[in-house]
Amino acid sequence: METALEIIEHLKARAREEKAEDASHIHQWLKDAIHQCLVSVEAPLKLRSDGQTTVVLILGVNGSGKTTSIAKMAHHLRERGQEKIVIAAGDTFRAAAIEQLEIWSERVGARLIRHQAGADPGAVAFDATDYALKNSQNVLLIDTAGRLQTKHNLMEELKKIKRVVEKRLGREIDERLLVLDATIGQNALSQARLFHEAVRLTGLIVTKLDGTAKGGVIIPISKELKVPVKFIGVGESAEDLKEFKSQEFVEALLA
Ligand SMILES: Nc1nc2c(ncn2[C@@H]2O[C@H](COP(=O)(O)OP(=O)(O)O)[C@@H](O)[C@H]2O)c(=O)[nH]1
Ligand SMILES: [Mg+2]
Repeated sequence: METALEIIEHLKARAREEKAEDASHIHQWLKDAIHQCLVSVEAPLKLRSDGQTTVVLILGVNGSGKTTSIAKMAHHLRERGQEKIVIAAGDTFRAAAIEQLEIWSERVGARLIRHQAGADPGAVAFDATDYALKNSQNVLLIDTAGRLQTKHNLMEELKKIKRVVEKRLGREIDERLLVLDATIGQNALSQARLFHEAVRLTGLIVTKLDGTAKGGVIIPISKELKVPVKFIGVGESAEDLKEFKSQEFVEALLA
């Protein structure tokens, strides 16, 4: 609502400025206004250039598309010359979650570090970080659980994973990316606030934009949190990940 009102005010002001006599320019101005909101949050994944492992922590509620996005990112990165990719099976809550990641890792040619179901996710993340450093991996992708019923516990668990990994690294995790399901609408904003408060996000991945959802909620999220959108998910297979381009996004939103 707030964002919509701001955009309307912006359009009114522009109509006055340009002394518009009919509505023929409104569509283009609306595109311009939304593009202006989003161009500042268009930023690619930051890969380290110092030869050290780029470490990426993937966060989000159950079903948002974390595990699939990890597989897609591994595929995307390997295609761009990041040969050595290791994945941490940090969602230890269900055995099926580990198996799902095992299948994906094999498919996309990444090394998986896993423990048994029920294990401490911090320990998995530590082992994966240790492996990545000792074996000069290009990128480490850390999967996590997303049971939001236990909001407090989940956030504490995520903070612990972050602490453990950063201690082993001796520096901050490079990217802390929240995966958001575009089909959940306004809920995405409250989720983003919650995760941002816990781990200070460095980016978003917006999934399921291949369906009817257009993902307009990223406009208020980017205005409020100023967190870049790194990727969008447009399907269920490994190739279905695209870098976020604000211009393309606006065209699709208003098509
Ligand atoms: N259509 C579509 N489905 C997706 C996309 N990303 C993930 N999914 C599906 O959403 C479901 C949940 O994904 P998953 O990665 O297991 O979510 P997680 O619980 O966050 O790890 C799976 O059925 C995925 O295939 C996407 O971009 N488009
Ligand atoms: Mg998962």
